Amino acid sequence: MNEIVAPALRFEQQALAGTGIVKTERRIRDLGDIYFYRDAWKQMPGDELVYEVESYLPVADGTEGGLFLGITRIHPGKVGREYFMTKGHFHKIRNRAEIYMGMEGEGMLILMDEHRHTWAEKMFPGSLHYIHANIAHRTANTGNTVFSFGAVWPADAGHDYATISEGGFSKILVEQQQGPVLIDRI
Ligand code: S6P
Ligand code: ZN
Repeated sequence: MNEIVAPALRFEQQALAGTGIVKTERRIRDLGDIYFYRDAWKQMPGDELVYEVESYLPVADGTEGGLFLGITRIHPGKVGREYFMTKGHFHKIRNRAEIYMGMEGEGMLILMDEHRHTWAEKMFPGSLHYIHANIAHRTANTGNTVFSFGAVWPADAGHDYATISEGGFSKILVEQQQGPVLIDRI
């Protein structure tokens, strides 16, 4: 019997290929509650693609001890002065950490603790990021090309989007002459 088998999945041109990949797309119309510049958002075509995620979920959602893997690709663009970005979330089980790995393009990992203190880390091909437990996380594309990164997170972490959808992050990442800057959201 041959005990050497093919892998379940592989990276193909920065995307995940193989069986059991779940794909999610987020378009402008899905993201009305996260961008600061609402008037600019209203004027954009609703079907413009902002980001897509391919996830490999080899165990059932909620499995203690299991791991999930995802590739997120954020397209270049801005809503007003704010860069295209993900919804952002806390994990539903707050004490679940996550690892991000920059793959292509340039971006920013925006982090916020439960006291609403917000900061950010630059992301680029090869950058590695440990997102501690109890930290909300969101990513933004700060370049002119597709920005992609890999993520690995516990299968029982879950996602709490409501807290961010209602209160946002305390700072927004905007383009200024010198590049991306985090400013207070007033
Ligand atoms: C999951 C992980 C990522 C995000 C993805 C999209 O825990 O953090 O795979 O799901 O980057 O972001 P969001 O905030 O729309 O889920
Ligand atoms: Zn997460």
